[in-house]
Amino acid sequence: MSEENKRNVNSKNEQLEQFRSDDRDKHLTTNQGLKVSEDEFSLKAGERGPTLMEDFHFREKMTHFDHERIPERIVHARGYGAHGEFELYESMKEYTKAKFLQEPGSKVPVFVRMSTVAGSKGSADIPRDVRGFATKFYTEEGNFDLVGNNMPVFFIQDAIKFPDFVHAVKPEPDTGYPQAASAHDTFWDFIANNQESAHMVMWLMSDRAIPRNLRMMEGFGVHTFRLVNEEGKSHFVKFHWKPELGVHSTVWDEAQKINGKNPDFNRQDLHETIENGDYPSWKLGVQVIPEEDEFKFDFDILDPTKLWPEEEVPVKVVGRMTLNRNVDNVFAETEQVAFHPGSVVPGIDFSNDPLLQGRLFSYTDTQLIRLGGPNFHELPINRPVSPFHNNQRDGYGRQTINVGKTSYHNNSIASNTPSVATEAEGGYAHYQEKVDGRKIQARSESFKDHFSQATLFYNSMTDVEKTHIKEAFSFELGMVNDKSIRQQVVNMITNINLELSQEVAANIGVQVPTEGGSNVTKSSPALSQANTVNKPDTMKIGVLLDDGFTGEAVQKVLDGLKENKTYPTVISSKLGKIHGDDGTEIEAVGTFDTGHPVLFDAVYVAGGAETDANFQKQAGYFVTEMFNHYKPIGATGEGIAILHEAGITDVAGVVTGEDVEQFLSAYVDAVSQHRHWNRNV
Ligand code: HDD
Repeated sequence: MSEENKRNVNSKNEQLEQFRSDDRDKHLTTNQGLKVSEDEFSLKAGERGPTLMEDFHFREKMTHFDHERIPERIVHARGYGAHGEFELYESMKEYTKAKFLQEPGSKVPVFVRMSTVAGSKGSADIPRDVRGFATKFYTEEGNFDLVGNNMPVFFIQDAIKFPDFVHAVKPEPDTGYPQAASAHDTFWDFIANNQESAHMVMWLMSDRAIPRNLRMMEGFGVHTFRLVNEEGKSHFVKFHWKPELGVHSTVWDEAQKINGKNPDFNRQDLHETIENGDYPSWKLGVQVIPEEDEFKFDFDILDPTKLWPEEEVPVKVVGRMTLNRNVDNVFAETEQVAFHPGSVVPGIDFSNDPLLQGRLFSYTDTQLIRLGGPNFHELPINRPVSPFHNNQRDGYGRQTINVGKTSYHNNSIASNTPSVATEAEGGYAHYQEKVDGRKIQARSESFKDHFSQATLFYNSMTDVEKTHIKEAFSFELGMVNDKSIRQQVVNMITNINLELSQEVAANIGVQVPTEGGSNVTKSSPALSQANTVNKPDTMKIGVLLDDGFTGEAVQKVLDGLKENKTYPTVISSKLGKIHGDDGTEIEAVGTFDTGHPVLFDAVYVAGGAETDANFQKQAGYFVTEMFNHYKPIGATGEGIAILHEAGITDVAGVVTGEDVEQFLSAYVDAVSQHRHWNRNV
């Protein structure tokens, strides 16, 4: 890595360091730097008298507190972020002149914020929803923001409809509910009456909308962007983040329970895995289409409701992102970070996707109200690592002290500086696309096929995934009061797949369609989660343990689980030491009260010879929940009887045995599979 690059990677951390404040071991002061001698009692006229206005410390403390909140994001209000780095594997020189995409091995710092879309800041982590996946690359040429989602398409084709869409999904205005849910009348009324949403709704009803955690989601730039190389040649591009631990989801019953048992489940998971040094990582992939091939596809590549099937346009992996540092302060960093799809660097440009074009306006506008003025780029988290120099001045919260007399261009006093840079000097030059058209307000004919890719998506699912989609539609529409809306949606999904609409219709009490359907037979295996990566790493295992357990064997299993990078957590009826048959002591760090089965990916039941009826009952419930959510189950020693008592025998993903080595190997294998769908429940 070049010296300059090293400096760049470090410089974001160094820059942030200047703003960090460690208040420990310091005297309490006012914001004017005055040491404070009393912070318990306000200044009063006599012990029982009225508080006096002249207590400046009281006034300052209270005023600041009264102004602590800023408006939450209009969408993506609930999110969680972390710092990391992006390393380039393969030079993208052929396609782009962006400096951070030239030299294999070069690194840049990044900040990532992942979010749900519909819910308020305090809502739960796993509603059925799209997830935001926004990445800020702090490059030597300025910040590049890839403001994407965990789904590759969107609900609408033109940004002018975004406020309508968001109004429809948010809590209904007359009642103020439901919070963070699309299962209500206005959302589905919007869908049925804006049929361009068909493809995205299939993603929303799929397992992608209830991810197991933020580390096991794909990310997509969604829009078609442009890459421009040194020679000025342009290619269309789509960006992908591929999680190295694979794409994994919860099941709906489980997701709903997690939201109650631990509404912070996803954010806590991200925080803890980073603290443990198990850094989440993604490969950066690109799909590239030469400009001259723009019209070679059976969809319009500018349409954000369409993906480019990976089998037609392969994803080329070019780099890797690792999140390796938690924030110091959630407000200062995660809440104040300001993303913008229009933050690009030379070599990256826009396409005419009408959704993207509208986004280019919306983000700065929203930051102005949310962050209280035009100087949010000066907040530590938003500052580029390349310094900024321009003639913008003043405004709320201005921090830079610009020196000199001039704040205008052209000038002679400062020799006409700051001066513009030529392209050779790194100045950004917009791609000179030739545009020629009438001013019209219309949808292009090429944007009017709303159903073929929705069917492509459905065709690409396994039977289990299809069942989940049917169940999701049935749940969501089952929550819709207006029967006409339910019928309209069923009629709409008939265009995607007749059998799907028939089953849903039968479940939600509306007329079952008898004709219609799609003749699209194409599928794209890359869209199914069944084809993802499976690893045991960071899988959370609930270990059910009671007094009298077989000491040596259980200890060996626990050691083996840790060696395989899983996270075993010992759970019992109460916290504290549990005693094995040979004097081994293992600490229970969770109880059946605090450690609900939905919070774990797998269970290992060790039991114990001295176990009582209460333990048996609780453990029985635990394993039954795990079983119903298709999770891996293992048992040794007395644990095997607990499984049998709960009616769980040797079906897929259930591993029992006395030989520790054999058990461990089969169990770790079962754990790495995540879910075992072929159980008859
Ligand atoms: Fe957006 C936030 C992603 C369409 C307007 N959007 C926001 C965030 C993400 C996305 C990840 C959260 C950023 C953060 O963590 O701070 N948005 C998308 C994607 C879209 C999309 C992938 C479609 C492909 N968005 C979209 C449209 C508009 C907006 C069409 C308006 C024209 N989005 C906003 C916003 C937000 C926002 C209102 C709220 C907070 C913010 O910008 O900073 O401006």
